[in-house]
This record gives sequence, C-alpha cells and structure tokens, in this order.
Amino acid sequence: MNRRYSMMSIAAVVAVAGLLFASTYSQTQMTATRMSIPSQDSNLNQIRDMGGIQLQMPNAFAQIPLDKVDSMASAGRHVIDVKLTAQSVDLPIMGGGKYHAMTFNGQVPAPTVRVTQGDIIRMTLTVPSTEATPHGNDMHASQMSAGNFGAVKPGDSKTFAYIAEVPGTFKYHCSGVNVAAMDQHVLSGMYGLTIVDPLNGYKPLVVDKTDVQNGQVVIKHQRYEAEAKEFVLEYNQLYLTADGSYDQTAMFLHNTTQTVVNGFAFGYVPNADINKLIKGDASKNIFVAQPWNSADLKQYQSHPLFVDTGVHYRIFVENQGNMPVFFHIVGEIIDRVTQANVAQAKGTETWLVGGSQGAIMDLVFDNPGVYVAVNHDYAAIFSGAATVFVAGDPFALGYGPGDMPNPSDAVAPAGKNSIPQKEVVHCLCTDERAAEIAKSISG
Ligand SMILES: [Cu+2]
Repeated sequence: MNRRYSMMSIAAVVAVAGLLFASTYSQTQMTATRMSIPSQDSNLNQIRDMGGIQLQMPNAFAQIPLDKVDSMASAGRHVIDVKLTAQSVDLPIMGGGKYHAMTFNGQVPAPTVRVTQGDIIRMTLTVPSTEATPHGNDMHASQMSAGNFGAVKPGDSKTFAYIAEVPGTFKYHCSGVNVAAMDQHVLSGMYGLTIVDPLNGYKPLVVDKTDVQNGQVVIKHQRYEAEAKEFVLEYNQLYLTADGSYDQTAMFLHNTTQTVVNGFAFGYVPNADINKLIKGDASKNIFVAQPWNSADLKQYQSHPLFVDTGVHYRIFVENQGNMPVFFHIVGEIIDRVTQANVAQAKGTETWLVGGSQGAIMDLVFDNPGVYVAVNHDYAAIFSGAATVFVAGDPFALGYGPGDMPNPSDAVAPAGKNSIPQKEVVHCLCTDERAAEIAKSISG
C-alpha cells in the first residue's frame, strides 16, 4: 500500500470512529472530534440533530414477541423481569469530590441479574423525563441486534424479552443514543452483569494436590462440591476531566483516570475498624492505600473480602472496560477458569479477560493469609485494581468461618449451587439505593 492510500485509510478509520463515538452532549468533546476530522462536520451535525446514528443495515432481532411470553411461561419457561431505570447522578470518586455518573437504578455497576439457562429475561428500561438524554440497553446474554431496541427517549419506557440460552457471565450496558455516545454512557457507569447459571448446575471442582504414600510422592485429587461462596468483580476505567465530566479525548488515548472494581478504585481494602482490630489503632493503616476510610462515608467505606480456607469460591469476573484485565490473585493459583460451563484452564497463575468478556474463576484458599486480586497491569494496580481477600483468621482475632460480613456489591445474588454469605451494605450508589439494599440484605 502506498503512503497516500494508507493515509486515506487512516483518515477513513478516524472518520468512522468519530461518527460512532462522538459524544452528542459535550461541547468539549464535539470540538475535539471536529478538530481531528474537520470534513465530517455536516455528518456530525446530522447525528446530533437526530439524536444518534440510525443503523441502515438489516437487523436480526430474535426477541420473543412480548405477547408470547405468558404462554411460554405456562408451558414451563421461567420468566425473570428486569426493571432498569436510567438515572444520571453525581457519585463520589476516590480522592474526594464527585463525578457525573450515568447509572441504571442509582448504582454502579447496575444490579446483577441472575437467571438459569433457558429462562426468559424480560427487560424494561424506563427513562424518566428528568434525564437529559435518551438511553438504550444491550444485553450480551441475548443474541439479537441492538439496533432494533434503539434509544428510549426521556419520559418513555420500552421492553424486550429473550431466552438466556448460553450459561456464563455476560455484560449488559447502555447502548447510548442509538450507539452515539455509547462510550460516554458505559464508561460513566451504565453497565451491569447477567449471570446465567448452567441448567444442570455448576461442576464440582477437582484440584490436584500431592501426597506421600509408601515413600513416594503421588497425585491426590481433592474434590470440592459445586456448592460455593460467590463474588462478583467487574472491572472498568474512568476517563474524567478535572470537573468530573467524561473525557473522550482521554478515552481515545487510553489515558485512564482511575481503574475501578465494582465502581470503586481501591474499594475492597481494610478500613479503620479493621486497622483497630489488628493494630489496636484505627489510624494505623494496614494497607498501603485506604482512600475510602471513614465511617462517615457510609456505603462508600472500603471493606475487604473475608474468605474461609478450604472452601470452594466461585468468582464471576467481567471486564466492562476498555483495557485488558490480567486477572491474578497475589499468592494464589486459580484452580479453574470456566466460560459457557466449559473449563478453559486449570491451575493458571493469571487469566486474560478482554474488553466485554467474562470468566468464572474457581479457587480454594488453602492457607490463612492476605491475598490481593489485581489486574496484573501495573498501571491498573496502582490506579485502583487491587482487591484484598483475607483468608481464615491470619491475625488471630478470634472470628470463625463465615463470621465476618462481606461487602454487598461484591457478593453475587444467590443462584444455583450458591452458599449464602453475611453482607454489609457497600455500593457506589445513591443513599436511596443503599437504603433499599440494606432492607434486602436484612431479610
Ligand atoms: Cu445511557
């Protein structure tokens, strides 16, 4: 390819990227996009005027006609209603201050949907008239064109239904305004997870250990039943200007402001109470960064994940962001990685989860101690992707297995083969939402 043609293709790619991702509602971003592709001004204006990109391609919209759902339910399918409300709200950010978040139901990430393979998910998205922009929804557990669901205008609501055919973890997210500004909406918080449990349940976990028998080292298959304690860890990035607005230029450069796990940078680290338990002094930090550490922070105060030794753990990991996640637990080996109920790896140190991809990590913590789950990209670790697991009672504080509560947003909703856990309210969510969560976990 000669230089002139290759320059032209680059220009074309930039133009298409500009069309797809131009944020319709931020003047700064529009200006930035215009500067790089001045000849696309009229197209951008047209998109802005119609409030998004109308896809001209034929759609394969495999949704269930809504009037058929009831008869399918009587025939034996289970129907799970998912009700999402778009809510733009300012939420706290590590280091103090707030950023302009876009949420479903006042929380980041959005509520985790948990169903069984073969269930019908009937999703209704409501966009209150107070919202400044339309919103959409794309559920990766479905297999249908997002184009046909389209944008829901402020003051409207819209429903679609589909059968969750494939087990595993699947992202769902706002599809922006007919795809335009989708990056802004998703990276500002409009994302969530659907867990589709396998119809016949999860598989028991077999971990190979060694033993000595008759003077010989031998392999010993250690079996754990499918029943497990479960966590959800959703990775994403924030790209923000100094005033907490979405910064599209930073996104194009992959210039991450903070890396977040379930919405928080460093949201699952010890807090003052745990400092006090261990050091006898609330102000003596036992972890290098404790940015969410004050009882005044209520649902935002950080909280580590307490785990038992010798128990099967199932961690649903989803990469909601723009950067790869090299999922690793410092001091542990992941006993099994599963996608679509098929084991992808056993005994792996790290597992790569690409953008908009998920995986189920099965492991057993054998020894008491502190383990840190990271995205093993140093930029991600140091900007927020460090999640502390405290296994057993390594500090000899006297608590027993399951005594310590875990942060509610990291505990998966109950499904097939779940072992319940004690929970404490923790979420990047509004006070109203925190009150609802408090009610739901107290019984
Ligand atoms: Cu949206």
